[in-house]
Amino acid sequence: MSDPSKTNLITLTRHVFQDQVEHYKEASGDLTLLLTAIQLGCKFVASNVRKASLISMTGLANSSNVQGEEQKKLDVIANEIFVNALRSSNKVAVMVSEEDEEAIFVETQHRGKYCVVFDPLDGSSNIDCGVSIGTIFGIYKVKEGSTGQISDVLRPGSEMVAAGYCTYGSCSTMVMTTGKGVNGYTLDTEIGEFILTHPDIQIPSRGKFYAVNEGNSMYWDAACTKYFHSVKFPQEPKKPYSARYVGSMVADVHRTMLYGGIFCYPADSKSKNGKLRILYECFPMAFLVEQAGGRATTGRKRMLDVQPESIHSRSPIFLGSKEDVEEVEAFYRAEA
Ligand code: AHM
Ligand code: MG
Repeated sequence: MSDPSKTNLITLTRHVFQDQVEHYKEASGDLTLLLTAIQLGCKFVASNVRKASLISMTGLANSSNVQGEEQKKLDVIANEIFVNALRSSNKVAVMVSEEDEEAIFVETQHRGKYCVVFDPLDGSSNIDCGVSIGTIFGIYKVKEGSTGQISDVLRPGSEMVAAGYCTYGSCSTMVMTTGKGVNGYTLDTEIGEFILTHPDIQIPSRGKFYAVNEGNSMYWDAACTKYFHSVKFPQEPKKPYSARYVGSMVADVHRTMLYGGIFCYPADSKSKNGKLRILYECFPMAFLVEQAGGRATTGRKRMLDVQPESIHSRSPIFLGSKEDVEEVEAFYRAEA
């Protein structure tokens, strides 16, 4: 008899729809449709990322196309792909993209009840050399009575209804939460569907890896300096941690989700609020990590409780295995 698991694939859409029906009796299917638009964006970007590597390797990047137009940068193309996919879904009222200075308000006739904050192509320093990059997104529902204003996105991350990221590396994996755990789906490029490959991801409660840009260590504060010293020079019987740092948040967080450990982008004397953006980098990742049993903090406060002041505000962040992040928090308490 044939193996039914090979002919009964659980696609992302099927899985999310089932989950919505089970958990939310009044679910309209709108979130599932919105996630379909995001999936389309990710598939389209994945395909462009694969082609771009080829083009740049053959020296065609930065050249003009046949109409004499400049080749668009991959991050600009990715942004256009998501803005178009989201706008035409008719499920979105407000969008915030890392690539756009201002929030985008969808025309009234196409407005839906969700707001999407996203970084269309994160890991810009890795784009041109074929190292893993990714898309990050978070979703809010507009507030009761609102048709979509800036206040619908300037909210703590704890109010997000869904979040996720998609990796563009040796394979494309979408990792997502709608607030009931975290699941990972890998893109089968032959059939063009994200297939459930990582059900119910749980971050190990302690890891063996730390990820941080050590090149900034001369700018760190005392808590940070002491914490990283403690992972490299632990007291017996603990063993030192291994360093892992891709420099693409999606890749570094994905490894942390699967293997455990800690990912950090601290504030320092050069970047007083760190580097990463609260709305579309820190919040979605913090939501995912907490849903997988881990922790995410600014050092002094739960990441998801932060109130962003503006759409591109930044924050320091430490996330990953619960026990590892608790240690960072203890160092910050000690330096208070
Ligand atoms: P980007 O949005 O310009 O790509 O910057 C965000 C990226 C993250 O993916 C990554 O964690 C971080 O910047 C790396 O920064 P650094 O090169 O300072 O270590
Ligand atoms: Mg980014």
